[in-house]
Amino acid sequence: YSQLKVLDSKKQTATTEDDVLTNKDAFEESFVKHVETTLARNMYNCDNLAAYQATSNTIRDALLIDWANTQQKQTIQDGKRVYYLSLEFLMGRAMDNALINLKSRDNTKKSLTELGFNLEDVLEQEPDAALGNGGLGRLAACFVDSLSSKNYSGWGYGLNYQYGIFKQKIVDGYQIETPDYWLKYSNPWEIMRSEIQIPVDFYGYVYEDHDPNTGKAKKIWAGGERVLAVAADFPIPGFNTDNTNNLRLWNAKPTEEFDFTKFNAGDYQQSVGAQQRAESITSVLYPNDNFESGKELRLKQQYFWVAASLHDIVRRFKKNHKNNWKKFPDQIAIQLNDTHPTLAIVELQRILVDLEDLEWNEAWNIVTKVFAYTNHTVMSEALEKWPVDLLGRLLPRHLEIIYDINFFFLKEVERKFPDDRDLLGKVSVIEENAPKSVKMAFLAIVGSHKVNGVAELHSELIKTTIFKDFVKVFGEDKFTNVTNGITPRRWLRQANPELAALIAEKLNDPNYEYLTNLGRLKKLEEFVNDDEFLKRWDIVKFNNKVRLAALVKETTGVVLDPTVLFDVQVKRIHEYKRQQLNIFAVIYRYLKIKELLSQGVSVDEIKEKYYIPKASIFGGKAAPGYYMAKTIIHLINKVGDIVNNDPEIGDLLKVVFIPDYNVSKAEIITPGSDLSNHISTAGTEASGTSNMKFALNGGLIIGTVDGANVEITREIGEENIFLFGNLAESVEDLRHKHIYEGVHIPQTLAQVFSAIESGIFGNPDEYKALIDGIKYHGDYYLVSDDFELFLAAHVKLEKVFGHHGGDASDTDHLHKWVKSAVLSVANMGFFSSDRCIDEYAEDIWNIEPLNQ
Ligand code: C3B
Repeated sequence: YSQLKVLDSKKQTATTEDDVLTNKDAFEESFVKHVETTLARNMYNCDNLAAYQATSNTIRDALLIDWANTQQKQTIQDGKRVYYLSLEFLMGRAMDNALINLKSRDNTKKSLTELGFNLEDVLEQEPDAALGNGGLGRLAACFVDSLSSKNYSGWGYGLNYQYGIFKQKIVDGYQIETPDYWLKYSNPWEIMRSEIQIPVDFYGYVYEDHDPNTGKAKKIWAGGERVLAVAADFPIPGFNTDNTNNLRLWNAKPTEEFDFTKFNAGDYQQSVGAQQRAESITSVLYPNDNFESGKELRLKQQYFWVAASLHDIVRRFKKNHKNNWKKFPDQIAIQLNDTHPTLAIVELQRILVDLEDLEWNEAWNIVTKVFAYTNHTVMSEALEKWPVDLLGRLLPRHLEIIYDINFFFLKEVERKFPDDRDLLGKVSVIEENAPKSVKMAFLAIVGSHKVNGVAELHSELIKTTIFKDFVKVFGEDKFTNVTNGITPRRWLRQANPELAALIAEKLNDPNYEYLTNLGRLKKLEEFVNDDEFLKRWDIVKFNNKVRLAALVKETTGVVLDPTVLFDVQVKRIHEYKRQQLNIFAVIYRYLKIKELLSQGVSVDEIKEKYYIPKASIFGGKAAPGYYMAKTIIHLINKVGDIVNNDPEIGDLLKVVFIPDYNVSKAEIITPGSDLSNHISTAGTEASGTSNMKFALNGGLIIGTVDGANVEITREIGEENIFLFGNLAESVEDLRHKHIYEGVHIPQTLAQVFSAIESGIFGNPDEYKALIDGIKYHGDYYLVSDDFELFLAAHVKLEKVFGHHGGDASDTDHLHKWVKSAVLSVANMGFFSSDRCIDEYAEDIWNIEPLNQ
């Protein structure tokens, strides 16, 4: 009841909505109002969940004012706006981020304490908004944060899935998927816009008619099934600015139209059932990362989202500019996040030609100025291809337009390269092989004015491999690079408050302005020889390791000693990301330790001369249908069972698999790592973004020369990163050699395979496919080639780490490892997503920040 007494003494003092952000009385008053009215509860039975909801609603009220003002400002200034179309937005939790960006964390914490709540516990109540799979979805989330924080006018458009990425449980070492029904309670961060309803049609047929006025022939698409897209808006606060953009996610709803033939035939049930199925379009996120399954419902999702978004964009344009279509590209830029929204190109062409009566060329000229396309992978299994049959059935008019786009494009190619007959086949948007299909990446290139990769190496690779013929057709300038970035608000300030505070102090920056000027981190270099500073830095790391150890204990039951090396690999499980390489090396280490122990070498001597104590920490989801990835998860868990329960081993080695890796767990895991693994086969990981998160949080990296590891190395210096492995340029030759000469398994790896085959980690049949893939089926991901190089990199890095992590009196550790960590952080400024967004704005979108 103490909170009631506190409230009694407060009078109605709130004057403006903003006060709830900075004034305790105003906050408390609003909090109570929301408990009593919005939640219809009372303060006597207000639990943490209710406190979370009341707090969110309070903060949201203030945010909505900024949001409305921003929209008004954007309308008045009438500048160009960018729309970021992404099928995934992996946002994580919203409340802490809003508190930080709105500078309201201290006030909220104090107020909640007075009311008898603990902010950290209240924050824990929020479910993750997990509307994404991995890197691509999280990148979109970082980008909307930067668009707001850098005062751009930029909206995100996506889908409001009822079920986000599944929750992962580990049972007997196996991954079990359970549904993530994240909207169990009402979501205070979502504003339902029931008044914004856009009809979207599917199926049907196309016929030709004549314009009654001009007599011109005209294509009409008579859709066969109609659903409604209803908007849900998520305000995106910027840091240290009032600029608040919008993320608009669509819900599919049935129309009120009714199938009267069925109804009259007395089949009311069926008629309602068909209507209800409309909602299935936005019910579930497809759980594949870097893989396309080609399902009809997925194509329906894509068109539904693209049609609704374009309708919305065109409507907004026409409000201000009527039919002045020439202005369209001056007002609007649309970024395609991967090929998932490529149909937007076709849809805009259809709107302009069929509905707005523009000439084909005039329309196409507008379309190609508006769109730009980001490629995120070169792996063939992830490149979308839609069978012509399916596309033509679902979207008959769109298929015709695609054929026309391709026809005019090929004619142009033929004109430019009259002697190169092969070229036409190579760049055609239509793949003629069975099943005949549309290559979405090719269509995206043809319909965009810029195509970018997401790290330098990747952007070079797309120009020389999968898109090389298009470089010939369009020239080099159409292809560019924008190296990925991450938002330092969430990935430093929110995830690692202690380190963020230490940095703010050293930078003399009490308002944390460095968070939007990340280059200022450079100043940290001045302190690398200051032992006091290095000690404080190391204590922060130690505290974060304690926090991570608590998460490990809570989720796996395994107790970790926070002074050992925390060696982390968390990301989606994929053969190309090579968690198998990591676990094989862990097994090798275990076997060697056992061998030394059996020879009578003492534990202390092992620590001193051979292997420093360490914990190998894994986490990540496997796509439900990805057998090999699930096998890797099983192996990691079984190795953990054996090693962690081996009484001889003690703290020398622990192996844990943290279940259900997600954004909020990443916020705990990332700051707690000493070392993280980014060890993909060279040329396969387009960029990686967790590499940036770990380095920004003072962890060192062991990695291959792949993706953004290349630029990270350039920025932080090669003495501060542990690189190993074959280079991208050798991969093709090695694969070729594997096939024609067989795979050479080094002795070390052979010992690991024998151990697995002996059954110490359970039934060896379960791992047969994994091992055979390497031994007998070409070792596509080059595990055999990189294994010993990986072991050697470990030997090197463990010397640098020394015997203690967290013992601040170990000056050797401070002067080598901790110093490297500081130098890394000092040079990570480049990897802010703010820098990325500035590059997109300047080179691709041609937009300027709003005047504030
Ligand atoms: C990922 C890539 O695998 C990462 O290397 C990259 O950092 C991110 O995108 C962001 O650019 N990616 C993904 O998560 N899903 C895909 N379908 C393709 C790429």
